[in-house]
Amino acid sequence: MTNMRPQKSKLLKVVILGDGGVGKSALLTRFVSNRYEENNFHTIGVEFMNKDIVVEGERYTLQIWDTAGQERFRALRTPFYRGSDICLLCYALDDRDSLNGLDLWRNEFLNYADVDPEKFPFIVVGNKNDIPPQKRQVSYERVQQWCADQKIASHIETSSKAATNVTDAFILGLRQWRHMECVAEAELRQQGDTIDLTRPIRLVQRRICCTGGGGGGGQDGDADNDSDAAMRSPGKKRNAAKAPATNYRL
Ligand SMILES: Nc1nc2c(ncn2[C@@H]2O[C@H](COP(=O)(O)OP(=O)(O)OP(=O)(O)O)[C@@H](O)[C@H]2O)c(=O)[nH]1
Ligand SMILES: [Mg+2]
Repeated sequence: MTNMRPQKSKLLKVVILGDGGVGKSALLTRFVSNRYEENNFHTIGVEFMNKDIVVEGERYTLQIWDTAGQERFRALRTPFYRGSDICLLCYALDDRDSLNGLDLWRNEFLNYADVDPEKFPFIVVGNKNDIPPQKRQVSYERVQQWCADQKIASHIETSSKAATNVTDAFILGLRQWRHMECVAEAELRQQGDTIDLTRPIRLVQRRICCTGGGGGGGQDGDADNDSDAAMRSPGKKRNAAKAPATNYRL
């Protein structure tokens, strides 16, 4: 009998941010249902959808949170930033103000998600690249410069209408997340903070617990929980030494 256990899917939380009308909901609908609607209503608060995806043989479930871009919904969306693994910062190619707004979106996210900006996978997405050239207000070079200034390595132009690069934008996010995870793992290994299961276990006397190990959720397990959380979400703040450079182009 072959040992063919179904591979477990990894759940990642993705949040999509950007000004009202740049096409965040259209991007999500295209990615999840392969549909496009010309007359979308503004999103109120947040909505989420799940999408299963296989990248390089690994299974992922992306839990994608589509947020309201209008300023009046700020208080409704910000509580949902915490726990994010990937953030898509969106602007529209026919709206230069929406690119100028990315500073504010990035700062708002960093403020409420409480992640380390140097280690968090941000992807900059320029939507509506189906528009005619005369309507374009944002040059590729200008965005590249903004990304370089913010040390964001991933930028992609998409069209939800024409179904261009939409899946690629999410895959880019996943790849960036994986890269950050590798960096975080290497960093933990360097600190000798990981447990090597191939080595004999030395039992240390700890507070007695019915699960036997004492590390299954009691207060003693806090250090382990911290490193575990950091492994799951590499951008989350840790008391770690500075990581190697993560400015990485896919
Ligand atoms: N040409 C073009 N228009 C698009 C595209 N995606 C969205 N739109 C248009 O932009 C409008 C707004 O898109 P939405 O997806 O609702 O924008 P949003 O970012 O979710 O807006 P809020 O929910 O208010 O934050 C849509 O009704 C479409 O008319 C695209 O790829 N190309
Ligand atoms: Mg919307």
